[in-house]
Parts: sequence; C-alpha cells; structure tokens
Amino acid sequence: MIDKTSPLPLYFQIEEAIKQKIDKGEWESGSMISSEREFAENYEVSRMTVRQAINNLVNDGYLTRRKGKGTFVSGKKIEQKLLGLTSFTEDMKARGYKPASKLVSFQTVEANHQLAKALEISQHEKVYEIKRVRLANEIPMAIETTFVPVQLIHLNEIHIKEGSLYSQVENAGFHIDYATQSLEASIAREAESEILEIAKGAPVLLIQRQTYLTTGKPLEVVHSVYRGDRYKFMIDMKR
Ligand code: 16G
Repeated sequence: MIDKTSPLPLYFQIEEAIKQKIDKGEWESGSMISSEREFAENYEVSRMTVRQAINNLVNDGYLTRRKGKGTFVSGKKIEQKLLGLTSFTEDMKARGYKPASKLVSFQTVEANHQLAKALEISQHEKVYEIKRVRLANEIPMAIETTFVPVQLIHLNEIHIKEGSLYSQVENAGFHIDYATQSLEASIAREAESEILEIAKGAPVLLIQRQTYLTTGKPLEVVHSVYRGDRYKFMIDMKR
C-alpha cells in the first residue's frame, strides 16, 4: 500500500490511504484511529511522517483530535447550498441533525455608525445584539452575532435561546425576503477555538449576512464564524 520507491512523499501516500478508508466507510465516523506509534510500525515509516499525514487530515476535516482522548474519524462535512435563504434551524433539521443554541449574551446596545447604516436606522438607535453558539447534535458549528433593530420587532430571549430567530420573526407576521452574504477564509483565534472546540489557528469561514424583509427594511446584520472542518458551501452555476 505504501510504495517507498514512489516519487510521491510517504506522508502523502499515508494520507491517501487513510482518506480512502474513510471515504469507503471502512472507518466509521466517530471511531478512534490507531496511535502514531502503531501507524509508524504498520507502515514502517517514522512517527514524524505519520504525524504530518494526520495533521493534514485534521486540517482538511477528515480527522478530529480530542484533547487527552485521541484522534477520531470526523463526521461528513455539512453541505449547505447558497441558493435558498434558510435559517440554521431549518438547515440542520433538513439534514437530520438536532439544532440547538448556546445563548452567550442577549442585550440591547446602541448602533454605531456602520451598523446604523446597514440596518437603515439612526446612529445610537437601539439594536438587539445576540451572541449564540450554534450546535448540531450538540457539536458546536458556528458562533453567530446577530443585530436586529429594537424598533422593528420585539424579540423574546427565551425563544431565541430555545428556538429560531427566523420563526419568531415570521410568527410576528413579517416576511423574510432576501439576503446578501459574503464568505471569507480565516483562522480561529484563541477564544473562538475554545468555543468551537478546534485548535487555535484552525481554518474557519467568516460569513456576513444582511437580510431584508419584503417591506424592504433590513431585518438583521449577522457576523458568523463557521468551522472550516465541518462546513462546505455549495453554489449552483448555470451558463
Ligand atoms: C443562519 C444565518 C443567520 C440567521 C440564522 C437564523 C448563515 C450564515 N446565517 O445561521 O443570518 O440569523 O440562520 O437562524 O447562514 P435561526 O432561525 O435558527 O435562529
């Protein structure tokens, strides 16, 4: 399986061999993989070589390291289409995951210049600032900070904690129309890495969404940090 005469680097060959086992389902998600030492003995390579292959697979999201426990096969990445305007709750339910939120903070703050402009309100007007960790099957997926004008809608903290923002908005009789969204690559800072249970410096996706109601009024400005190892965004294109 490992060909020492091949021009392909050994760590790369090991990486490919492990990927194949995961893709074929021979190694189930959630199962623990052998130790570096065992791999090194099996493949007759150095532990350094094994470590490099495993590091790459962790960075690509195939494997997950849990402190003091070992290295495990990750679940499949969550694929999210960037076509329909959906909520986190809807996205997770559609994939058979149980959505949940950890409410970090729920408060009203004064809009600064930038936020006021985006939400089309006057500066210093009150906005809800909601910080949530979004979970799927109890695994943290993203950190979200949402700003909603207080004058637009009264939000219920308990509902935000236990349910969905979009359902609360729609139950209040508003219709969500469209959103503009940007995605960019970044790395997890220390605080983010702790919340998301990933290594500091691990890849993350920064997403900003601005959502509008059918009345044309902005509903929300959202800054989110998504785990790069668990998320894959899909875009359909047509010529
Ligand atoms: C998604 C949206 C976010 C929205 C939230 C509502 C992205 C990047 N963001 O997470 O803008 O506020 O859904 O979710 O997709 P909820 O209705 O479950 O609270």
